[in-house]
Amino acid sequence: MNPGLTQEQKEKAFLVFVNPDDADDRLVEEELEGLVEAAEGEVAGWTRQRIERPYKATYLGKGKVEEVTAAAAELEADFIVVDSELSGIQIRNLEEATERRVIDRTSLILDIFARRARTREGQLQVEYAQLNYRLPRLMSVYTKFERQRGGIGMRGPGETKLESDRRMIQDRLAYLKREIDGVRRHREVQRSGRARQDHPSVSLVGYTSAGKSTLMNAMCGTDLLADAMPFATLDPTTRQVNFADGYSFFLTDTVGFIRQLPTFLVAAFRATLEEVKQADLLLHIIDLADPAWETHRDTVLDTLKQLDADEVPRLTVFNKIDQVDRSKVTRAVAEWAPAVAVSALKGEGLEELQHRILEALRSRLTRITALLPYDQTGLVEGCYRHGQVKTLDYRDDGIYIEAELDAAHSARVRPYAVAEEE
Ligand SMILES: Nc1nc2c(ncn2[C@@H]2O[C@H](COP(=O)(O)OP(=O)(O)OP(=O)(O)O)[C@@H](O)[C@H]2O)c(=O)[nH]1
Ligand SMILES: [Mg+2]
Repeated sequence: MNPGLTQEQKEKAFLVFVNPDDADDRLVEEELEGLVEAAEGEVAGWTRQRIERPYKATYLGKGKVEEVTAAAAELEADFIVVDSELSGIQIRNLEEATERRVIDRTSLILDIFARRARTREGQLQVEYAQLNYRLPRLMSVYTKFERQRGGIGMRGPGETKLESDRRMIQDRLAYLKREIDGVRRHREVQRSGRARQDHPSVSLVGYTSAGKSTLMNAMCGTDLLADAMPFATLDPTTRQVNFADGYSFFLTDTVGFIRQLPTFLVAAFRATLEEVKQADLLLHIIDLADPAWETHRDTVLDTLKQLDADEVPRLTVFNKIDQVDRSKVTRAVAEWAPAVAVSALKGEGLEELQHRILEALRSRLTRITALLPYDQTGLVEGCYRHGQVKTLDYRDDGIYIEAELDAAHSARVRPYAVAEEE
């Protein structure tokens, strides 16, 4: 997807990789390049330093800073991205040394989020996260300045500016927090509205670009943006999925996860991700065609833990099987049960997936036998929508029904419960 910037307009990035393990090199390189592209930048060049213990002042070693400075100048890079988290001091020192804008991985991700957020809730959350991230960095930049000026007669504009900047940011954060809380309350109402119809909810989770939105489109006929770039989806979408027999559930597409997604950023999206925590079932979408799928899977499982969602029942969905050997698919499915293999793009395996979703949701149903009076035919209909009808018999004394029902509907039917017939 080219958002319309010509090659000359795109800012050029010089990348610095710092991963300690060379086994991760390819994954790390491809991922950061993808992030730069998603921020509408272009990669001019890169270097790497395997850092055990980052330098406090510049993160990178002295020789590396000189190398980066020379290379970035030579390649006419507009900015430098360090694939890690930097302190305010480190950013300032690196900017002074290289005479270029320096950003870290988190700021890059925040930038993409800011570009992609479409809903008001998403925009508020991103701004809140950005300011929260900047506040301590802004202050540490001023700290040295303050110390230099410290002492009698040295109270000057530097400190005043810090104070006012800090106050402005804090006011804005407080305002954003209030707004987010407001939107969140509204969401709660919407969610409980859905809960009142008491259909189960299923959430799509997974690493960014795993194919969550493509799968949602295939299952619900939606037209959500699906794109190879990271973080195509930021705002959640929910649709009702109906099965032929009338049973239905709500399916929600969510923001993708990524390695080193800072905890505070995950926390910023908590409201959105509440959907995930409250779901009856999670579909964990894995891009089996990605050589790093196992690492990505672990990242997703860790993130779910951070969200307190690791206890929610989960069905693993291996996607993009159109690009993978049959034997690899068979092995993965066997090893990660309960699992299903699909190609969201080609529409392969979707019937099996729906069947397995139903099975997973219905494993939570309870069996009930009842004799319903003829003035309660509405309850019969409900038995189809909220579960599975095993036996139905119209008799003189009422409608005899054996069914497996979800908790809400079985509560309605229970007053008419009778013993099951042999
Ligand atoms: N070959 C193949 N490509 C697929 C399949 N499913 C999705 N894709 C492609 O993978 C890319 C990412 O798909 P998305 O649906 O945007 O992935 P996502 O998980 O929603 O990603 P984010 O919203 O960015 O987290 C797109 O280019 C899709 O066309 C599949 O089954 N086979
Ligand atoms: Mg998506």
